[in-house]
Amino acid sequence: AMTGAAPTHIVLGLGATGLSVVRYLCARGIVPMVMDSRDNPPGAADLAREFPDVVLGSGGFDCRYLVQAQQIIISPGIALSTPEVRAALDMGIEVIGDIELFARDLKDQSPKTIGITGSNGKSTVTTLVGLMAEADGKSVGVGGNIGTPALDLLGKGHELYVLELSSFQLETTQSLNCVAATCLNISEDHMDRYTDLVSYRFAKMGLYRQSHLDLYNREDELTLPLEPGNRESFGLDNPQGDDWGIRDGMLVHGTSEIMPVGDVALIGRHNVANVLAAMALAYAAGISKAAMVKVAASFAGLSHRCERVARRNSVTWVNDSKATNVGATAAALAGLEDYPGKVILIAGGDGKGADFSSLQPLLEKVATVITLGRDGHRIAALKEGAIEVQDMAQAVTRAAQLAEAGDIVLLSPACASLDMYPHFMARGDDFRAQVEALDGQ
Ligand code: UMA
Ligand code: ADP
Repeated sequence: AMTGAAPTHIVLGLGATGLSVVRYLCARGIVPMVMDSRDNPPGAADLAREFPDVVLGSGGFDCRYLVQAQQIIISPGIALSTPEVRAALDMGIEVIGDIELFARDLKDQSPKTIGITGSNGKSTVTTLVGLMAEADGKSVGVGGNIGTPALDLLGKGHELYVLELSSFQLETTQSLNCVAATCLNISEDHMDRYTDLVSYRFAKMGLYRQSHLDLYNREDELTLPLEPGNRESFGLDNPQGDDWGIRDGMLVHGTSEIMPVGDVALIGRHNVANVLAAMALAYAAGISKAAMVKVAASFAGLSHRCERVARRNSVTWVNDSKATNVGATAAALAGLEDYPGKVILIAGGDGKGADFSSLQPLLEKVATVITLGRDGHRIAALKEGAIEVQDMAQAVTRAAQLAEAGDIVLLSPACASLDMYPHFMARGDDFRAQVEALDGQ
């Protein structure tokens, strides 16, 4: 129970973000109170060990303290529309996110941050830019939605920060002072948190207001900045002016040629777009073209993103567990359009309120769809002969029975994993383990 004065700062949510906020505040002499709606928040043990003085209220949000606070720092997993949060907002209490704290910490310095948002490709581009900075000899901190909370990057003397930013994080961020920022693409996601695509897009577009250079995707009009500003574009076609694109088989920046498209190590057209976006951002941060080319020619991709995990009996098994929305699965299937063998797709999970119907035309190329998870049946309904199974072991066993030499089995769920797994990595690891287990049968 609380004793003494009500806390001035309240941290909402005790996951990775909440812990990083507590660490940040405590290091500055502010002892916050923490609340989490879960009965056993994941950070509880760490909090008790590292910060025994910090009070944790779990199993709900206590309005009595919320309405007396000076500032509430909310985690991205909690919606601003949560009634207790609304009540505090209505009383004029400031509600910000961890990225806003990060931004305010750097506010008196020259811009050092590169911001990356979009529906898909964020982690790939964030990683590419981080590697390019390193290849150029810069001390760089890479974090945000990709995993390491942004606040944990501070105080290490980095000259550059590369942040992956989710729409949830951007809803509570106003003061980032980015060297350059991009919204890579917009397709439907998180429809359990937004009323429509317009409000989801609006959250992402807020990033451009906080950047000196707005980099947009000229092949996706939804990424075009809504307000005037300094802007550049990337795309797979021949670019105008100083934009980034492709001409005569070469990646180009305006009139200058950078490298042959064929030398890009990543596979798939969407990844060539990702590389161009990364180069444009890196260039804005003063990273040399030599460093960009070196990384683009060697980085073969992150795990769980269209990653080939096995080849047995001439069947290729691909783990695309990170495809947690329709757009990502569509990109994976589009990349297999000219594939000579059969494609067997394993999909389904927590659909987050998505409309799956746009997948239907792409499923024509798929020989068999195997579905699992809470919303699997909604994907199964789009494809004749679809097979519904209970778990990954069954999915992999059925796929192995159906696949013949030259075929490909693709796990690309178009859904979050949270109905069955702690996160998408666990789902991808399970897929790989079940494929490996086939050898024992
Ligand atoms: N939750 C509650 N009650 C609470 C607080 C959280 O039920 O009081 C639930 C949320 O609904 C959510 C889960 O707990 O399902 C985690 O929420 P969180 O805000 O505690 O998450 P963190 O552990 O702080 O991780 C967050 C990002 N997670 C989310 O935005 C849901 C991580 O992105 C990010 O890596 C981390 O901060 C560091 O910045 C993950 C993610 O899934 C990978 N992001 C979404 C996505 O990419 O699609 C946006
Ligand atoms: P994010 O961090 O935005 O989720 P990732 O780089 O982790 O992005 O990729 C997530 C999923 O989206 C993977 O399935 C990947 O193959 C797919 N993907 C990556 N880049 C793009 C893109 N530019 N357009 C569409 N899908 C993409």
